[in-house]
Amino acid sequence: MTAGTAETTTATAGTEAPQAALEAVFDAAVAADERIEPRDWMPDAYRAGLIRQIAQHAHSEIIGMQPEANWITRAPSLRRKAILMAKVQDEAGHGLYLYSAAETLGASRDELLDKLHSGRQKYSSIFNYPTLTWADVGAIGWLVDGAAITNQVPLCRCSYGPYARAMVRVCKEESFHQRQGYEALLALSRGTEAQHAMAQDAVNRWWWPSLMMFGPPDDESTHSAQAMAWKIKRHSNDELRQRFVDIAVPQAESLGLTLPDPDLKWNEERGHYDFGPIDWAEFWDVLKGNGPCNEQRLNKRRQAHEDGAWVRDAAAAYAQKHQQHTGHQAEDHAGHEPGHDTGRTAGQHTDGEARA
Ligand code: FAQ
Repeated sequence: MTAGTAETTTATAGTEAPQAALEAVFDAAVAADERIEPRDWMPDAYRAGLIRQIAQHAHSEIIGMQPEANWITRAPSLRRKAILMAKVQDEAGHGLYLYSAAETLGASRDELLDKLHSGRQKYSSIFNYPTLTWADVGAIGWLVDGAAITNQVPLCRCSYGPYARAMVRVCKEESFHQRQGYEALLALSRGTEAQHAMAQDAVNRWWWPSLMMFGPPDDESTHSAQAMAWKIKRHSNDELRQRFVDIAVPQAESLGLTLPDPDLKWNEERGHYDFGPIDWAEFWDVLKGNGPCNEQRLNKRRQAHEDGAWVRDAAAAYAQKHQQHTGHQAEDHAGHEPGHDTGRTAGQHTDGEARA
């Protein structure tokens, strides 16, 4: 969107445009499926809602590194270890894209991390469950990444440009993650009896929490109606959950594994699989901090943040030095006619910086 930028509107009107006019431009852009960009005017609640969702999403990506990282040192082969390390690193990258997207809305990364660490912002319920066996790595890839893709593909069409564009890259990588999980589970399912049992046990434990990832049922979802009106979300929680079930059932059959739901049945009339009731009491309890691993996950995250303080300090010191250096350079240029010898060559500058 360009017509509604605060800049252009102000330039045309000479004074700040009235709220109603700005809102009308914003609403028209959303209605026309145009993207809202960082410098466009947007309602405060749209900005706040996006920051909430993007921050929660970013936090999920970085906390989500923990359950699988638990198996890096114990992966069953070098090949599996290399794949798992790459996947866990990808999740860190997703966190970075998302924190950057939140920064375009005026939320600093420090502030968001502080909210995560103090429990004022959430991360996905799914990462509060333990990874008890190697098969859990396969189950996470297949089910958790599978659920994440189902939820995130529509977010590639989110009305907020930076979030939508981050999702395009994230989904490509999640798609690789999902396949590696499926392939790891398939190897176990076709392996020895014990390996098959291990794969089945992991699927039994991860199935229901994966369905909870999509959020509460539509009639209990506080944000859905507004988020859908603003085209942040394109589908409701229940719609996406159903889509995921419909995709997962035939995949489970191909894997030679069962899903732990006796009510799972194809419904000819609806053209979808029916499934049994979800234990929403468990979901809300996990959100309150009472899941099996909530405390462990947050403690580890806080510790990682503290341990990384020296990296942030070093990066900040380097940035400051660099800024001073470029500042001097700018002064030098300002004080001399172009083409005049400043007494310092470009080579000296580079050399000085390399040594700094
Ligand atoms: N966990 O009104 P709604 C991944 C909260 S990424 C915790 O329906 P909304 C990649 C919600 O915040 C996984 N809290 O909320 C990976 C709200 O509370 P609040 C993360 C939840 O936002 C794979 C309240 O309940 N993906 O897995 C959850 O409209 C493998 C009411 O809910 C995203 O974040 C939950 N599951 O819909 C990484 C995708 N569900 O904030 C490593 C983007 C709901 O008012 C390894 N987010 N709540 O205090 C979304 O699409 C949406 O935010 C939903 C929730 C669909 C998650």
